[in-house]
Amino acid sequence: MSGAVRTTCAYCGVGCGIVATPAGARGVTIKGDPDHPANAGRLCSKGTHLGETVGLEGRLLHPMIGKRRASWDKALDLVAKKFRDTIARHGPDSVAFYVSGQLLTEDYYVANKLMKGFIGSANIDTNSRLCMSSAVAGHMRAFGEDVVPVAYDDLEQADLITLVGSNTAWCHPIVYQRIQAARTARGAKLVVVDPRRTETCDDADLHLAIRPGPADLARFYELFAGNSRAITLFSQGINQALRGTDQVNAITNLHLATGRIGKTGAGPFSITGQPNAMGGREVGGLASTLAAHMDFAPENVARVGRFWASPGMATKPGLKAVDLFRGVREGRIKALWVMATNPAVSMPDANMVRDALATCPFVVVSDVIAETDTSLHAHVRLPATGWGEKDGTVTNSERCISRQRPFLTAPGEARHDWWIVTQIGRRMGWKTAFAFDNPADVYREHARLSAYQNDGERLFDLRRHAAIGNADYDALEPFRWGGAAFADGRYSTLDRKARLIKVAQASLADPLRDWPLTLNTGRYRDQWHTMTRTGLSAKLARHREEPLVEVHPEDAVTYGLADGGLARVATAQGESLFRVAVTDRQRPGELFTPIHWTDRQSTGGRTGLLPRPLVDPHSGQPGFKLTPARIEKIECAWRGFLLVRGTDTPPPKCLWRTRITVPGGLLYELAGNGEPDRLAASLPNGAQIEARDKSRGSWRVAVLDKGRIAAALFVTATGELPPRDWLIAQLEAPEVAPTLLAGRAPGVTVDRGPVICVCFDIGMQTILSAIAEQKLTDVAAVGKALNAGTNCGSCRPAIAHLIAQSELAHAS
Ligand SMILES: Nc1nc2c(c(=O)[nH]1)N[C@H]1C(S)=C(S)[C@@H](COP(=O)(O)OP(=O)(O)OC[C@H]3O[C@@H](n4cnc5c(=O)[nH]c(N)nc54)[C@H](O)[C@@H]3O)O[C@H]1N2
Ligand SMILES: Nc1nc2c(c(=O)[nH]1)N[C@H]1C(S)=C(S)[C@@H](COP(=O)(O)OP(=O)(O)OC[C@H]3O[C@@H](n4cnc5c(=O)[nH]c(N)nc54)[C@H](O)[C@@H]3O)O[C@H]1N2
Ligand code: SF4
Ligand SMILES: [Mo]
Repeated sequence: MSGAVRTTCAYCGVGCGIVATPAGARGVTIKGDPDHPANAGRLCSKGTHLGETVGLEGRLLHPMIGKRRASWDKALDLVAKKFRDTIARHGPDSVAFYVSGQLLTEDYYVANKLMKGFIGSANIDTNSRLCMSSAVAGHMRAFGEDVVPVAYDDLEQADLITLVGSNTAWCHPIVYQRIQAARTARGAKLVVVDPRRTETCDDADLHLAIRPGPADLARFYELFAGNSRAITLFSQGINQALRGTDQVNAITNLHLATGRIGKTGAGPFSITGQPNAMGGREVGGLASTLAAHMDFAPENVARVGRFWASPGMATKPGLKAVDLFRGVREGRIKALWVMATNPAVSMPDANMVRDALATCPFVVVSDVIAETDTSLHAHVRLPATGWGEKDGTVTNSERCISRQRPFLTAPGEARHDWWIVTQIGRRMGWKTAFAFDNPADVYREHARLSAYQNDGERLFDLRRHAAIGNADYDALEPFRWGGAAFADGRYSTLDRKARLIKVAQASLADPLRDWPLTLNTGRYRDQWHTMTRTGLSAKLARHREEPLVEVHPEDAVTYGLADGGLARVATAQGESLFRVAVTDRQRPGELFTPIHWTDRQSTGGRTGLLPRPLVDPHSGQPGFKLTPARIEKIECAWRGFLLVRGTDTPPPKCLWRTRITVPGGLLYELAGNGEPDRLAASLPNGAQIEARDKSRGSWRVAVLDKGRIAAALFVTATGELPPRDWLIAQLEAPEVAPTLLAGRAPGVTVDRGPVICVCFDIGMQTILSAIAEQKLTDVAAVGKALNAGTNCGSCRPAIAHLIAQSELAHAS
């Protein structure tokens, strides 16, 4: 393929437009689309580096039955037969699909149609259950329909923007940049409510760390009362709670009661996580919804049944994610199909989920990657096309539908998800109902269903696309459905009035004796979920190389933890190791760990096994943000790192091992007890040069291959380790530097520190030195001096923080 293609970012719900220009074999140049309404040309660090993630490394290229390659015919026949047989013997509720907000709307539509309209069960749930089902339930209770009443443009018209439980600077960076632009342009005030002091808080007018002083709250109420153009933007700090739905409704209540909704620059704004979380809601991909914004009310079941000419509709909601995997564990669900999600990592109590997958009689996994923690348990693996190959639509947080268009050819035998589902539908006997030949066919039917017997009861209505031609579908420009929702004061309830919902106040439990701390979990700026894609990018890996447990300095003293040491975090569900980061950004008594690391990358850092499988009673969303926990120090006799060229060397075996991609190879960070000499077994063959310093327990080895470095191992018992940057660059150097085992370039001694700006590869020390030496006082000045922060802008909050730090240090 050649020529520039306009498409939509693979990652978050901001839904930024991208112009992708193919360059050579699977190469691509990525630029922001200046004409897309979400981003007007901007991209954050993840979007900017998408080009590094479209290679074929780790891809699943052929259908697999067990460990053997199979033809599509064989694999599809087997899946259809197993599902048919299981249903025949045990009924429709003995099978389930677990799908994802990362499917395109067309994929999602056919999966939902197959399960609810033809198999006749509603046992299809999605990772969106873990993501924003509390917002869905809250919207349905307050507005009578799951409609987000705010658009990004409103952020630019607001006078007060409150971010509750949202680390927008890291998780929705382009929305954050738009908020910052609005603050500069019209002086909007920014309030952030988060128990952690995240980079989102650094530049806010007010940061409320939840249990706030009475003074702070009063200031917030004053601000809210004084500004009629007020937006409250929220995400997982609100949704992922045992009272998540009530928390959502506390926010909708506040806006409804004060008339701050349905007007320019005002309203509650549930911002979605995944690229197509909203499309999934439109097709009814949750077990608790039906299709086209309808629920399981009998008249809706009958209507959708008529439209689909269904042989037997599901008549009641199906199992929600946590219950669904419990059903698998207890043997009630006997055949499971997982599409585009990695529940062995991302579900709460993930070890239970692994047990469930391991005992399930038949597991199918459709993924782009060959080996994930989930697909290890699959009986059949189906290779799906990925971003850049896929073709269809997604809906972003502000109800804007845009096209994802292909610019790469599908590798191997990979097929589109909608195609795979359609083939199974046909093989299960429903040839006409699944006679779709291209994504436009599916989109037209979806649009027709949204309009079917809809006299304005449902705002979600795509009737103008009910007969859209293939060419027009291909050329579809981004558009928002529903317009300025609720501007006329009419809602989607029977009496057209919105509802104030009585909400229960969550009581704060006393710390438990065995679990004196609470564990909060979430995201890093440059990683996406279980790292199957972002983990392939060497640049993105540099922002946070290892999974950290963040601990307040007081707790570090109490538990004897040292910054950079290892600790075990335990909950009633399980335990995992993390690298300790001592930081006053945490509150005392609270820990924070990232959700990204899996068995593929590390021996520890697995957060998913820690949270309880407890859910909000209305939405079924797990309370991921608060788990009773404890922490203890882990002693290590030595620590070190191993750099290897290529990806073929088997990973070293020791207590702590984390892996990141670097240009030309892999970098493992290591720590352990016992003799480090055992690591020699993990070195590739070749001539070795070695240096040992017994007194400091230091051991350094380089393995050479044809005059270049094949591997370098640095271990120390008591001393320091050299910075990694220069050594990493040596992997691709044409010859071996004489100072290699010293770990630095000839004549150079300073470390530039952790990478802050991934686009221009600029370290913290470099930025701090420039700030001090050139007396730089704002982010723009740092950009001028070093370029840092001038491309995607994701690191601007971090640079602002460094400037503030330097000023503080200077003042004291
Ligand atoms: N870089 C990156 N961006 C992403 C993703 C990613 O994996 N990486 N994933 C995408 C997805 S699917 C999602 S859902 C979004 C999530 O986006 P966010 O919701 O912004 O991300 P989280 O880090 O999960 O949690 C947000 C914040 O909630 C806070 N919090 C925890 N408990 C409470 C509480 O009781 N009250 C309040 N007020 N706050 C609390 C946490 O401290 C955390 O800083 O991000 C999307 N964007
Ligand atoms: N403790 C804790 N746990 C959490 C959260 C938290 O904050 N704390 N957040 C939760 C939230 S909000 C979310 S959204 C989930 C995310 O959790 P997951 O959905 O499990 O995470 P991903 O890594 O995005 O998994 C997507 C999978 O689909 C594959 N894939 C990518 N594109 C395609 C495609 O087009 N087709 C197919 N078939 N496969 C594809 C990828 O390779 C990957 O294996 O995690 C949840 N878990
Ligand atoms: S904010 Fe970043 S990750 Fe999200 S859609 Fe835009 S470029 Fe992609
Ligand atoms: Mo999410």
